[in-house]
Amino acid sequence: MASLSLSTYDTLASEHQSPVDPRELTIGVVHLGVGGFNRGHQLAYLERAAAASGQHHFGVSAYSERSADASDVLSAQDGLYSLRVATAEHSAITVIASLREAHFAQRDNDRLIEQLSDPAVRLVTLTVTEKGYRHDPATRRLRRDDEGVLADAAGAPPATVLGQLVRGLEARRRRDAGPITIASCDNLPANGAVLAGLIAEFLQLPGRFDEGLADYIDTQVFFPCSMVDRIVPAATDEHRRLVAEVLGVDDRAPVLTEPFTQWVLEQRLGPGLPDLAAVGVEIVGDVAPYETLKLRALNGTHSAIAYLGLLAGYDEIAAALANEAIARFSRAFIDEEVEPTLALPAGVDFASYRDEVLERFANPLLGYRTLQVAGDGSQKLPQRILGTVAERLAAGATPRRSTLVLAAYLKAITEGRDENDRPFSVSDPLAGTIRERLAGAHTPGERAERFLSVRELFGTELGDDERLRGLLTESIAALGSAPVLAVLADIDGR
Ligand code: CS2
Repeated sequence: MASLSLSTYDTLASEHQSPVDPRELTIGVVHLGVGGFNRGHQLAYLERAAAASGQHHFGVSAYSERSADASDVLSAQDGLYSLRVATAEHSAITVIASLREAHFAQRDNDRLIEQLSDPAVRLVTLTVTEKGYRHDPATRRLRRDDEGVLADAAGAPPATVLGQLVRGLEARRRRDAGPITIASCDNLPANGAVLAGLIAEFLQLPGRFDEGLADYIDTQVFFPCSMVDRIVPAATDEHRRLVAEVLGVDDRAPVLTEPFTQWVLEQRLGPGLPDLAAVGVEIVGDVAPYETLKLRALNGTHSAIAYLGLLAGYDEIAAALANEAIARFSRAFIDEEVEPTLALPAGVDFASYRDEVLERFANPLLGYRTLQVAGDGSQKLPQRILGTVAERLAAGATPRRSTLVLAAYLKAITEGRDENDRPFSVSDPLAGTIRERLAGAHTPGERAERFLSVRELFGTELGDDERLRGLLTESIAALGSAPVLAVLADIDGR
């Protein structure tokens, strides 16, 4: 079967073609982090904006950060890929035109710097995952001992996102290419402000930077915060086979997602951007209420279902949520522990939001795997669970469910087996540190104390909190002496 590319694009049925001809798009946007989420979310919005406005100068050049695999596959397809939006009742497949170039950042460094400094490029978006920021998850400050960051500051061809942005902005200033907007689209609270702060810290490292670069960044570079939401599971062979059958061409980088999509962007934008508001992007003064709601109620619950489901032997989120005990726990977690910490955005009805989140998670077509959500927990849990824990403790409450999720994360990381004794391996940058710290700790109390000593995760305040230590001890003891579902029944029976 022929591969999807510009040479086979015209063989597609019109219903599967983009509303925008990919051959008419020129580069106006650079994206860092080639992944399924970006291709199912921002690129779909940018395509809709191009179709609505007739402007064709917001094509995207995307750069993968960790390997050349994804970008090589997309390059071979001239940047084309299919987007399947599916529910149990309906499924539609269209080929997305926005992505015009795909590169591996470390291999195509010169092209990246050249495009970041191109006056025609006015927007940079990032989905480099939480760990791409090279920061300490607890403090959100730059890890100043990070070898990659130090090498980039010293003048090496930039291999880190921060180094690539700084060197690109340095070249942009030299070319007098004008202002630019850099929008982080990662699941981090105050992501734009965090990124701006990390770049300012980067410029304080020992290294060589143009005189006036910091001032250029302060006055000509805009770092809006943003909240992005769409469930985009990793693609499977089965999904790829279905797409080939429908399109009649082989797409080696298909994207599957849900109908729901949301992008809330802070009104801190430079000039010359596409009209994103015209295609449903919410431009607001303060993104924080939207971020906190989404990170704690949606992502926090996603992580809860992932770790509890993984330990109970469920491969998929939807299957785990179909279990009554996990469903009851998830709902109570949101209602009793998350909701009291929220200042809802205007017009949001909490019960409707919660019901919609659980309904989205239950979509059987997505096949979102518990192991995918469980990955990188040390980078995710601070904003998804620990914020809730800290605020509930400060309010004198007892966040048992949040603490049980932390204990389930610990068990998944340190034991790597479900209750049917099936092995699994959760990928996490701090997994080694946590396992080392827990070595020799046998009692629940010892394990709780060692776990809390991982300051990169808990920070100092929570790490020293006696009540949290007591709750963690209880949760670790419970998960060590009974099956997960029995522990959930007990916690709900309290
Ligand atoms: C998920 C997120 O894998 C995960 O950690 O919780 O990718 C989630 O699907 C998105 O944030 C939804 O917007």
